[in-house]
Amino acid sequence: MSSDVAVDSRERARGLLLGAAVGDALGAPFEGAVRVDERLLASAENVTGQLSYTDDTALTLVLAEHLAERRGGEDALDPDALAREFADAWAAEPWRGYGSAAQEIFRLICTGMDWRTVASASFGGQGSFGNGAAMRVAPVALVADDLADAARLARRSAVLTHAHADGEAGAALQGCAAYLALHSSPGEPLDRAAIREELRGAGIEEHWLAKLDIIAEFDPETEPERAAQLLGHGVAALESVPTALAAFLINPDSPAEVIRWAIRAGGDTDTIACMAGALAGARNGADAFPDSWIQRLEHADLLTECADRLA
Ligand code: AR6
Ligand code: MG
Repeated sequence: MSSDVAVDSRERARGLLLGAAVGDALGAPFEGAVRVDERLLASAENVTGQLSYTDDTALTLVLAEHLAERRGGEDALDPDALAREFADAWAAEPWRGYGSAAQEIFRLICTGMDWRTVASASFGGQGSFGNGAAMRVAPVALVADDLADAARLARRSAVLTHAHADGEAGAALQGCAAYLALHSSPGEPLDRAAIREELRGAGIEEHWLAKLDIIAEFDPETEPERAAQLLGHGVAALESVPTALAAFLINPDSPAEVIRWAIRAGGDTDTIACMAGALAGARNGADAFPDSWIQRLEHADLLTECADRLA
């Protein structure tokens, strides 16, 4: 560990963004797989050529840029501007793999409609409970004053597209987890019971905390397939955000292992590994990921530069 606090926080900010992106990019080829074979994953890690990211990272970068731009201002986040920036990112690169409802929401925002109307009308007025708000939310941890602020910012960024309570809660949990990871000490064990209580204090709902009770029983030997059976690995926030948190909590000091375990959980592999990678990077810094991953990562320079502005 460096004794220079400024360098340390920069490393962690870089780790949070690069970890999210590299998890997304490594997980993307396995999206939808019920089982991910360890040998197949190892060979995918070693292919030469660029590691390309998906919508998860594209929107994470939009949020990170938004927060960096407004750093030091009166309000960390401008919902109307941010909704437009998300929609513009979709319009510029609609091929990144966006969710079906998300695409329609962004298309309507691009026509000038208000996000409030559009987001709450999706899924017959239920709103989306997908993990799309959680997958992009980790950067809020870099500007939040405390855990409650991380939850508040996460929810404010979520409702622009995810009007269902679980879409919003998933973002709050991931935003809080990123904050706790960022302020944890590498090498020091994470107390899962204490984390549960902190999350409760930050307003995380009871049916989400119940997932923490399942994770409390996991140990480093817990197979990701088993965790996926117990927690889920689907595109719903409630079936993927806790799985990503589990990947981090059972192996918090080995970022590469966190990402491998998250991908091996199967299902929505890019998003689960993106969220888990953000947590592992926030705790351990970007240098803790294999060089070969970061060197091949698409737009690693942009992500690094944005992290430095936020640190
Ligand atoms: N009722 C039924 N199904 C739902 C509901 C609902 N209220 N909400 C979500 N779904 P979406 P996202 C299902 O489109 O959250 C990319 O691949 C439905 O099947 O709001 O941004 C990323 O990598 C819907 O298509 O987008 C992530 O994996 C799906 O959830 C994911 O998409 C996604 O919801 C992020 O998706
Ligand atoms: Mg996905």
